[in-house]
Amino acid sequence: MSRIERAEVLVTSPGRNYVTLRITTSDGVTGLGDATLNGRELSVASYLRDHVVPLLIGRDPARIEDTWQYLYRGAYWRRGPVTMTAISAVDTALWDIKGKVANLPVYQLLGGRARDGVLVYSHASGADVPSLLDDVARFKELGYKAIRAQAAVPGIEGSYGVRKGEVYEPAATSLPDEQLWSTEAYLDFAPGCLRAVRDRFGFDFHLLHDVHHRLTPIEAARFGKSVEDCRLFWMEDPTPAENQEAFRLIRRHTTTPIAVGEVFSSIWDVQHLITEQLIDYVRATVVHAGGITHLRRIFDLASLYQVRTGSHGAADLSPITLAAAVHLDITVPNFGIQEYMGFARETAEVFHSDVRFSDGMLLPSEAPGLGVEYDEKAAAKFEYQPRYLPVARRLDGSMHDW
Ligand code: CS2
Ligand code: MG
Repeated sequence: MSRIERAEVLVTSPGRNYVTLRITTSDGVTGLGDATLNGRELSVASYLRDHVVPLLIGRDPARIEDTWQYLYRGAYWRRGPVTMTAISAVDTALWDIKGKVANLPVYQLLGGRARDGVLVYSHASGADVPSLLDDVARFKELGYKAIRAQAAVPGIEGSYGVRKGEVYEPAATSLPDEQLWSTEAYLDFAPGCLRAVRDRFGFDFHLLHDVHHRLTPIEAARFGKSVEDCRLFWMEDPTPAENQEAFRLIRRHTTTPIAVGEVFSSIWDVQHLITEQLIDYVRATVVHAGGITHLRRIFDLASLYQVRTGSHGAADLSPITLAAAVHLDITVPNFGIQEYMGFARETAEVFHSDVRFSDGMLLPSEAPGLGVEYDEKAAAKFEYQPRYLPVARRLDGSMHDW
């Protein structure tokens, strides 16, 4: 019987930091899993190296569910982003191996296509409204049918979501960048900015917006109400979600759809949001919410309550996560949309993936497994760089949610 012979933790920084788990079986089959947790990368690398790899050696690689349960229940200390990212990496690598052994792309193992392609949205942004409009025009020209729009709030240095280089990258400094936040300035500016996008381009594409956990429930309710005429596909993370009940208040006031979940690590983080129908889209991902095995469970629960999927897909989730997400997205009945930001050029030198963009959609690889290869020689050129996400302070100097 095939056994897990080796499991290696690979850290590289092609454009940004990525942590990868590579599992090799006694038959010489390899599988890849993403283990990247932005700004806390080495904690997952250590969790895997020091506490998980010794448990994997000698196990049957085919027993994915059993290995998942072993790592989740066996740790005793459950959940949390570090633990769940580590479990995700193992789970994703084992699905990759299962696909290669079966000689089938992973989406075939998950039940096959439930749709022709995976609708994606990308990020338009600008330092002001006119440059945001130019950026939206560019994404429309590239064929995107769904576009997220963010612009710098006047007077607020370092507003969330505004791209500086080729790819949006918030974790750019060796210590956290200190950014400003003013709820008043944001609420005065953002609705008009989204309206300007609709005024210029009309309604024949989906428009999205990320609030990035910045508002209280009643402020979020006001924001949602004030942009109803823009017919957003969703407003994302309107308020922090530790208190799931908070979303009931937002819901009472607005029909703007709500998306939440990029920071969630398990089904328990989203249980009430789903079963009480307090959200419309769940944004949990393969890499941070327990791999394909656990994310599918979350999506199935969501489907019972007409909540659709909308997985996180920022550039700090590696091309392995994107490939795994597309395999899963194409099979789930309650798929909504997939975030797709693209990657820095150097990233593609290390991760060779044939996920394809065509006509506003992503298409999965037809290669056995996930269809991603890791180029170790290229990876060696890009040494790990300590990088932190920014923090946010209100105008009076007190801390706010970034
Ligand atoms: C985000 C991310 O993609 C999104 O919607 O909110 O850009 C998020 O800030 C980063 O992934 C954090 O690492
Ligand atoms: Mg977000």
